[in-house]
Amino acid sequence: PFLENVVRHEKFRRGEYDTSFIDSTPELFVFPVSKDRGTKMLSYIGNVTVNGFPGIEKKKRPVFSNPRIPKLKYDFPYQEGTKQILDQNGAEGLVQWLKNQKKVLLTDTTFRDAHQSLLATRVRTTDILHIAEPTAKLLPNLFSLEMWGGATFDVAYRFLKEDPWERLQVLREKIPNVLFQMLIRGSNAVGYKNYPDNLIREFVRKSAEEGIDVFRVFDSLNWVPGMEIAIEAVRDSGKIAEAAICYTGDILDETRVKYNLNYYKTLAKELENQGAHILGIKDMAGLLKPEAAYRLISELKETIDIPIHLHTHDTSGNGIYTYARAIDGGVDIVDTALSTMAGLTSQPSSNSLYYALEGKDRKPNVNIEALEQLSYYWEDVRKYYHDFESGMVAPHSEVYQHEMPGGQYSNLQQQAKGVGLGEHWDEVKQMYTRVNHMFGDIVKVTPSSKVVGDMALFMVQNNLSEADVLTKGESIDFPDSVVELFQGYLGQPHQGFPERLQNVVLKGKKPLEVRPGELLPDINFTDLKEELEKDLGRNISDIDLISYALYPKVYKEYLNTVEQFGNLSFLDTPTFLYGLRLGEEIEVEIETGKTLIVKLVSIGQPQADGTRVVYFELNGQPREVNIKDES
Ligand code: 3PY
Ligand code: ZN
Repeated sequence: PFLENVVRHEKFRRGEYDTSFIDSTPELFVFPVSKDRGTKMLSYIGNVTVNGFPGIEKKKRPVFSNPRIPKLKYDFPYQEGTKQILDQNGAEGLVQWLKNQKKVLLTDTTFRDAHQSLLATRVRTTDILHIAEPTAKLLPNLFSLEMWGGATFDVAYRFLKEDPWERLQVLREKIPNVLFQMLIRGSNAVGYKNYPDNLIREFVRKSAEEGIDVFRVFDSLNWVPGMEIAIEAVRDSGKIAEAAICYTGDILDETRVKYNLNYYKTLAKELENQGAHILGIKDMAGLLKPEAAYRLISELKETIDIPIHLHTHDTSGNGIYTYARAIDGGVDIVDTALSTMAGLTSQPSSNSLYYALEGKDRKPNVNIEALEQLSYYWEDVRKYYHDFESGMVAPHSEVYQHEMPGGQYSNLQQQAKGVGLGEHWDEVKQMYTRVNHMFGDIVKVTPSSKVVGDMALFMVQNNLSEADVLTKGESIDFPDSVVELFQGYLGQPHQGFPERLQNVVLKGKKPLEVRPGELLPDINFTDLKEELEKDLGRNISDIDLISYALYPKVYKEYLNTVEQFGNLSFLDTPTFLYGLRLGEEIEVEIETGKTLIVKLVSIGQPQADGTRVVYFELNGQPREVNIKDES
């Protein structure tokens, strides 16, 4: 409870503290390492040492070297960047500034999409925080850092047992000069279903207040009504609304007419009219071929008047070429990741793009030495998360067939392993292609991509063919997500749902004809807060309330974990994921200047009740905890 007082203090949460915080609120800082707090942490370490971490094969903790911090000097003041342009000139001023730029600008996605796509979103706040200041100081000319949203929000609570809002707050403090960008799934926010309109508005308002500047808003079926509320909320908060079109199909393939150039031009115009400051092209699977990128961007440049920001995934290996052609076509900003977190299902490498554009006058203005040195850090950190890698080691041109988003590849693979289909991964991928065609060739991106994935897993698991689904559908209990998609709870796909399959799935249920948000009652935040505070027996902040409204079950489980183990975000990642080796000693900095020394002494034999006694030393004193052996 002692440390929680500090961490939960309004000033601390807002990052409005310096060393005088200790002087002005001394009562918060009287925390001898309570037996309680020490024991909680030892319970966590004991537990992960004995039972392992979910998703990691149980093994002795590997030996890791310390991540390399850049040798370039960064002990100078922060250079002003895009954040100051927005803060001083507003969203319109920033757009004007963008239009005046000759060189292509970069958004670095290392803190979000890169690890979502390569490491199942598992990178923890502490690993980002340690490189935050060098990144801000060495790369002050970035357009933005994509560091929040998408899957990072719920994965933080669900698997990392940490608070995503805290990630935003602590990073904002270390990075005051570059725009922070997040990915928001329109009316699905950072979740997988439609939320009430006032929850979307509140979520955007609070995210803006806590430090997000650029909101990339998309709808998983490219359905503009699903983006309206979010775009409006971003504009109301004075931040930048980047409305994104999800790219699917192939505009170069004349036999695939559903998503042709005209489709994209019409959509771009609609989003501009809807109030977008920037148009995003979100090529979530990496299907945009180089010449398609040139045609798409040059045509869109003729169609709309707002800057264009392109996002792709390098799954096929063609990402750099795609960007080079998009840059020829006049794209304003592209998304890249530091080289050691780039390529494959992630974004193309910033470092490679820099060299690819040698001799071109639109080559980005970045410090290549900084890119290289920051990449060393991520090369080392990435090793911690080795078990979450997808196993893809080479360019994968098959993506042009299955069209699976980069951010989904490693996650669906984990999901397949979870239901015992790890050995059938090739089948799952093929089924994913077939399900897309059954569904009428839809846009596949979270959450619509998750529905296609759920259906593919379901069909492989139950040995069902497309014909089985259509002929025996009456007796098939389809996954909830599939039923909801066909009911219209994720919105409407371009040209509607295939009618026969819709009838089979819905079994007489009536599909929606309006925007789901129009039917969902607004949340009464006052009542919800009262209910939760009563339940927890303590006050909760407005941002915690939003998390609860988005994910009631996940959020409460997270609170239970914190109750059981304390705040785990201070623990280094090797210990968090692997525990300790016998005799190993670590330092845990639970707060600036407050360090605990933890040593694992021995692990007892299993007892009759299935527990083991794990013996530690905490700051030199013997301590033991009882751990249930789950094996
Ligand atoms: C997400 O919604 O999390 C995505 O990254 C989609 O590409
Ligand atoms: Zn992406």
